[in-house]
Amino acid sequence: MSEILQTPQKKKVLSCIQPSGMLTLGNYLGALKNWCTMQEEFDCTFAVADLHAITVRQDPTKLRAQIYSTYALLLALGLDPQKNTIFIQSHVPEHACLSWLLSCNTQFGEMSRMTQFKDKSAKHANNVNVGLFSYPVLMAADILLYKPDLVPVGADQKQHLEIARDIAIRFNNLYGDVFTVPDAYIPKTGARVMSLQDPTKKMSKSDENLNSWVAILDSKDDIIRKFKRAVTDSNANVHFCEEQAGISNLITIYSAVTGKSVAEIEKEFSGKGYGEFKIAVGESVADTLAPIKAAYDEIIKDKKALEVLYKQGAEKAEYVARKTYFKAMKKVGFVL
Ligand code: ATP
Ligand code: LTN
Repeated sequence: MSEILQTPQKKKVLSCIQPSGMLTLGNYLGALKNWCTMQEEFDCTFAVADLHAITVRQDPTKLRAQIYSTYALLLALGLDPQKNTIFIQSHVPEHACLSWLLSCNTQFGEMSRMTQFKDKSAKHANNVNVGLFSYPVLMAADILLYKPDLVPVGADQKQHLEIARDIAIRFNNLYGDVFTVPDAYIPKTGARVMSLQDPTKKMSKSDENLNSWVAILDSKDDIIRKFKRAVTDSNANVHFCEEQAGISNLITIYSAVTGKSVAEIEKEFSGKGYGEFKIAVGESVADTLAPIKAAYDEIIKDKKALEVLYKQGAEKAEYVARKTYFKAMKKVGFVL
């Protein structure tokens, strides 16, 4: 009997990033760097989560520019639009549609426990909108439409991913098998890059203190200046520990960009001052980001070429999303 040779199916990966400002070193080390390595091994879908961005007030002109720029940056990182599906979330209406079905199967109580909602509603006290509250349901829809096995995210998104899993399990139990229950994929180093000005808070592109974050597209001078100004303690001892949150954050960053272990870094800088260490961190970060910035500067010049790619991406994404969405609709009892 002839043997049928079957190529094993690649595992599926899905992740998204918000175009809510300049993407930071935190986004890069916590998420985007992983996307690049994963595209070699997995069947990947990546999106610019523009619907998520309007949970906080956005200026329309700036938002449009940020969506373009975020899409271009994904390409500049080396993500291949032919090999992967790379699209803009709002171009695939099934995200918002599935989000409604899921909302009606999600409890108010479980949403109320989300720490990001608590943080963001405190920060934007004059605009605590319903979208900000139910945002994890839209995120669950983003994920579940594509039936991924793995979702690469930074540590701050772990709670949202757990909710997406809970929603999927509950829906499947109620209506029959529709969704795959995905696993989080959180990097070992760089999963939580902290603010350079307050190392107890995560580095965030929406932080108004511009010295607190490094943008992927910052110039070398700006990057080094921001690291020189990074808040550290007065111990002057390059040592990783809980009490030295500022210097530990810099060690994490240096480790993530150089691949050196914490012990190697402590040895390399033993007896040296913080000043020297901060410059070394700044330079290695700038060297890591420089080729991305150079590629970005080229890609962003050609809006027409970008448009072709994001439209193709949306078509590919919608083909998959529509199937899952209609299956969910049918199971819930809608007439198709
Ligand atoms: P905002 O700062 O506007 O709240 P954000 O940067 O937290 O936005 P996204 O742009 O959607 O949110 O994040 C994209 C990815 O980057 C997510 O996987 C998130 O976990 C990761 N990420 C964001 N900030 C950090 C950080 N400081 N350290 C590590 N990973 C991060
Ligand atoms: N909520 C995420 C961005 C995001 C996402 C997703 C991540 C939106 N949809 C789906 C992974 C999968 C954030 O704010 N970092």
